[in-house]
Formats: sequence, C-alpha cells, structure tokens
Amino acid sequence: MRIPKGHPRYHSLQVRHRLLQGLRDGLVTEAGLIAQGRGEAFDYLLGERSPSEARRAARAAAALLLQARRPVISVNGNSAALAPRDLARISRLLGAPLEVNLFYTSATRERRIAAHLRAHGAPTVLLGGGARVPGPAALGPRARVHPRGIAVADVVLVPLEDGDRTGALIRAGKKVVAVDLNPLSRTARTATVTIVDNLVRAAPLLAETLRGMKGWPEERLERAARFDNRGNLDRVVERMVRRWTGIRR
Ligand code: PTJ
Repeated sequence: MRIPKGHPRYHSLQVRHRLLQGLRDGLVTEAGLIAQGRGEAFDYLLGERSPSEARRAARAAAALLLQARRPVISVNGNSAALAPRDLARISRLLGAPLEVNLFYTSATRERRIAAHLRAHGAPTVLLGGGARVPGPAALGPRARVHPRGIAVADVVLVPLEDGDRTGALIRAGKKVVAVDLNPLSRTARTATVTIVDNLVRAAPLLAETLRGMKGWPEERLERAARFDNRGNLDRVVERMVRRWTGIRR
C-alpha cells in the first residue's frame, strides 16, 4: 500500500509496513506486530520524536559500550526488520558481534535474520549457541546464548528485550543497554541504561553518538558513563504525562 507523504502518521505507518514486510519475509513473528503496537502508543506520547532524555541515555550507553571489553548486540525479529543497517553500523563501530537471540525460538527464523543482517553490512553474526544465562526456569530456551557472544559479554545492547532476560543478564553480572519505548517496562527499569525511544530513531542516534565519542580518553568515558537510569526514566514518564494532559485540553 502506498502511504501519501502528507499523511500525519506517515513515518509511523511506514515503520508498520516495514514490520509487515518482515513478517512476510519470515523475520518477524505475529506477536512482533503486537509488540510494535504497544510501542506505538508510547511513541505517540513522545510526539514521535527523540526526547532529550533519549539523547542523554544514548551518551551514557555509548560510553558504556566503548569502555566494554566484550560488547555484544542482541538482535530479535523486530529489531532486524526495523534497523538492520544501523545495528550493523553499531557492530562495526564497536567491533562487536551481533547475536540473534529470539523470544520465540526458531532455527529457521534465526538463519533468515542472520542472512538479512549480513546483507545489510553486519560483519559477524552469531546464532544461538550452546551456553545458557543463569535465570529462572521460566526462561526455558530463551536462556540459550552463544558461548563466544552474550555468554562472555560484559556489556549487552538489547533493543526490545523482555524483562526476564534483561533481569537474567543483570544477575549474571553484565551491564545492559536497552532500547524500549515503554519507560515503565521491567526491561526499562532493570537495565543499566535505557534509551526510551523508537528503535528506528534510537539506532541511528546511538550509532552517531558512538562515532562522535570514539577515541575519547578513558576518564572522559568514565564520567559520561555515570548515569541515573531511574531518574532519567522518571523524567520521560513526566514528559509523557504532560503531553497526555496537554492532548486532553
Ligand atoms: O523476534 P522474537 O521472537 O525475539 O520476538 C520479539 C518480540 C518483540 C515479539 C518479543 O521480544 C516480545 O514479545 O517483546 P515484548 O515483551 O512485547 O516487549 C516489547 C517491548 O518493546 C515493549 O515494551 C514495547 O513497548 C517495546 N517496543 C515495541 N516496538 C518498539 C519498542 N521499543 C522501541 N522501538 C520500537 N519500535
């Protein structure tokens, strides 16, 4: 379907269609469309723009990732469909592998996602392997991680992650950078740094921030990595509430 450029929801509808294409190409699950719908509701309350809190979080996230000894980028169906080029760019900037790590595990979908990421310039893509992150039994096959990827990572970037796995990564002693439009989600509140923004904006924002900070001395990165995640999330919630109240008037 062609969306007229002047449509007030033009960008949002385009993103929807990118996910629908992802579903047809076997990258995205049906539940992925529902997850996007939940995200859209929060994006509406952001005015579909990156708020200053997302920029501040992206700076702290970039500092953490640049300081990391073994950073890894976890990719699921939605993130592969929404931001493959930017995730590949982040991977190249950091020299960090992308690891396909699915909520709804499927070997076929893993392979398709890996091929899609490679076609968009990802140098190294790891597929779910033989290691496990320790966590609640309910994690089941979602605990599976690659022995040379998330299993040994010190900082993990998780766009659109579920709360159980974020909690498991934190308990395993890793730092987690999350991208989540919902500032109230367990992922957002458990992660070390949460960028509350749409992944289609957050991924290029993070890539640009990384490019600008690459080569900073260690002490400067150390200072930039100090971050009050809960305080930043509270400010985003207040921003959304203000917008909600404003819309009603
Ligand atoms: O490909 P799979 O099998 O790994 O499955 C991926 C999904 C996303 C279906 C799975 O991880 C899932 O069910 O996720 P949840 O628990 O619904 O969480 C998705 C979170 O991402 C929610 O808090 C949404 O608000 C948020 N979200 C959705 N779309 C976006 C988003 N955040 C940023 N950008 C988006 N475009």
